[in-house]
Amino acid sequence: MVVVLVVLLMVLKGRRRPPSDGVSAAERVFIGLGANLGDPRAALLRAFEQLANLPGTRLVARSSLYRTGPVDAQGPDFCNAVAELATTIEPQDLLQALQDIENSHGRQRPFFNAPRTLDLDLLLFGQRQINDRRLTVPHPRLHQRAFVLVPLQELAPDLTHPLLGSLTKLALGLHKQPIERLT
Ligand code: PH2
Ligand code: MG
Ligand code: MG
Repeated sequence: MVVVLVVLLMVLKGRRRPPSDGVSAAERVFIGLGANLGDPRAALLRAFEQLANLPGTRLVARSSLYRTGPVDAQGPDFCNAVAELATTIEPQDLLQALQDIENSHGRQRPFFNAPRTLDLDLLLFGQRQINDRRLTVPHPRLHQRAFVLVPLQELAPDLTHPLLGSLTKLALGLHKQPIERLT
C-alpha cells in the first residue's frame, strides 16, 4: 500500500514539472565579433540578431561596440564586440552556424587575417577544452588580445579562463593595444 502511494506521488510530481523549453541544458558560450570592411557597425548589430535567432539559443548579453587597431593584421580599424549565448548547440555545429553567418555577410578569405566583413570566433564554451582539426577552445589567442578581453570583461568581470585563470589579470598586460568604446 505504502509503495503504491509513493509511486503515485512520484508520478504526480513528474506531471507537474514544467514543459522543457529546449534550452534547459544550455552551456554558457562567448563569441567574439569583428569586422573592418563594409559597414562594420551594421554588420555586428545584424550578427547579434542572427546569433539570437539560432535554434536552441538565447542571446544573454551583448557588449558595447569597440573601435580597435588591427592586431597582427593589415587594413582599416576594426569594430569588435563579444556576445554571451546560452545554447544547446554542440561546439562543432555552432562553429558551422558561425561560418554560415559569416558567409551570409559575404565573407572572403583571400589571405591569412585579411580584412573582413564579419568574423565570428568561438571564444569559450563553458569550461570545456576542445582540441581537434577544426576547432580549438578556449580560442588560442583570446588572452593576447585587448579587442577580446575588454568586451569579455565588460560582460563577465568574474569570468575565468579554464587554463589561465582570471581574465582581469590577463588583460593587465594589454594596455598598449588601442581600443575605444563606441556605444
Ligand atoms: N582579428 C584578427 C586579427 N587582428 N585585430 C583587431 N583589432 N580586431 C580583430 O577582430 C582582429 C584583429 C583575426 O581574426
Ligand atoms: Mg578572429
Ligand atoms: Mg575567425
